[in-house]
Amino acid sequence: MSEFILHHYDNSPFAEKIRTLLGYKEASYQTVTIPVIMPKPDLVALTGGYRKTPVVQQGNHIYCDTRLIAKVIDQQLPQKSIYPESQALTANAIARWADQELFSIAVALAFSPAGFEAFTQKVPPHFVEAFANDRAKMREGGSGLSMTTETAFELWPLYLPQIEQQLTHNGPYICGQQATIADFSIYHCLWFVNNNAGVKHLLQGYPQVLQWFQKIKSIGHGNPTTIEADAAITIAKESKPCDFSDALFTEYNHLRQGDTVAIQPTDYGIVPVVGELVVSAADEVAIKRIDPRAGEVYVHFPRVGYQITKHE
Ligand SMILES: N[C@@H](CCC(=O)N[C@@H](CS)C(=O)NCC(=O)O)C(=O)O
Repeated sequence: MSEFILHHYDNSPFAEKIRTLLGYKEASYQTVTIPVIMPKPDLVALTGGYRKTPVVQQGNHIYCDTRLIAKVIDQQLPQKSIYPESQALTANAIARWADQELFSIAVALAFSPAGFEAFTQKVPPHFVEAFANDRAKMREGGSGLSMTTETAFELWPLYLPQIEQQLTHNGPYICGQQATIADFSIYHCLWFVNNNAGVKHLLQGYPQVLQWFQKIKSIGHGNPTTIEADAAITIAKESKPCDFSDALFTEYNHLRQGDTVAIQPTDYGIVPVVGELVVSAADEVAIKRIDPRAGEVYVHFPRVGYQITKHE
C-alpha cells in the first residue's frame, strides 16, 4: 500500500480529526496544503468536483469525507482500533451527531459576533469577505450548516454538561476505556471553538472535558512530510490501474457496476461527482473517472450523507 497523502489546511477542524487519528496510529504520511476557499484546481483534479476538506489520497485512490477516511485508516492501521464492536452503534452514532450537530454549533459560534471578530483579527482584511462569500456559496441549495448563533448559544450549555457527565461517570474516553471514533469527532469540534479567542472561554467550567481535550490534543499528528500538489497528482497518474471486476459489489437501488452515476453530499457543498460505479458496499461507494491531469482515479465516498443517482 502506498503512503496516505492528506490534502488539508491547518485551520480545518475535520482535517484536525484526521491528523489526530493519524497521530493516534503513529503514522508516517504525506500532506498537501490546499486552498481554504475555491478555486481548488489541484484538489478537484483528483476528486472530480468534491471540494471539502480533508481528502485522503493513496496512489490513484481518493477518499472523500472523514467518515470513510477514518475507517480506511483504521482498517489499514488496525492497532488500537477506534471501532470496538461492543460500541458499534454508540460510537458511530455519537460521531455522526458530533460531525453534524456539534460541528454546526461550533461553526455558528465562530460566526457569532465575538467569534467572527476574533477571526477577522487573524486573517488579512481582503480574505474575510472572500471567505464569507465562499462559505455562503458552499451552503447554497443545501440543508446543513444553517444553525443560527442564538440556537448555538442555547445548545452549547445543554450538550457540554452531557459530555462532562459521560466523561465523569464512564471515562476516560467518550465511550469508556478505549478511544473510539466518537473521541475524534467530538474533539475536532471543540478544537475549533478552542482555537477562536472570541469563544474559547465557553469551554471553561467543564473540567473533565478540558482534561480529556488535553489528552486527545497531546496525541499530536504523527509524522507528516509535506509535498507539492503537483507531486500528488503525479503519484495518482503513475499508479497502476485497478481491476474491480472481482470486487464485492452489492446492488442497491438497481445501480450496477459500470453504471454512470453522480454522487453528491446531502448536506452542503452539494457538487456532484460523476463517474463509473466500481465499488458498492454497505458504507462505501467508489467511482472511476479519467482526469486529464491525474489519469484514471477512483473516488471513494461513504454511503451515509451522500446521494447516489444514475447519470444519463
Ligand atoms: N462530512 C465532511 C465534512 C467536511 C467539511 O465540512 N470540512 C470543512 C472544513 S473543516 C470544509 O470542507 N469547508 C470548506 C472547504 O474547506 O472548502 C467530512 O466528514 O469530511
